[in-house]
Amino acid sequence: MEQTTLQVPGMRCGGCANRIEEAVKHIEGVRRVKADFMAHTVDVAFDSDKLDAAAVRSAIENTGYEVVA
Ligand SMILES: [Cu+2]
Repeated sequence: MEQTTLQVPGMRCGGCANRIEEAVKHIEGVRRVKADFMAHTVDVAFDSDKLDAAAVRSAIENTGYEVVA
């Protein structure tokens, strides 16, 4: 299992955080996702043999939020 923390500065409220969590948690291979809109971070734990951090990143970007790191 691999863990990554992505910076998503566009999150402004709990609704933003929920939207991102919903988008990420349904990806096959994702074990856990926690979005914190105050810290502007998204912590994701996933099976590295099923997907990589780039796939998580593009799922977030597809919801309309920019991922800066
Ligand atoms: Cu919001």
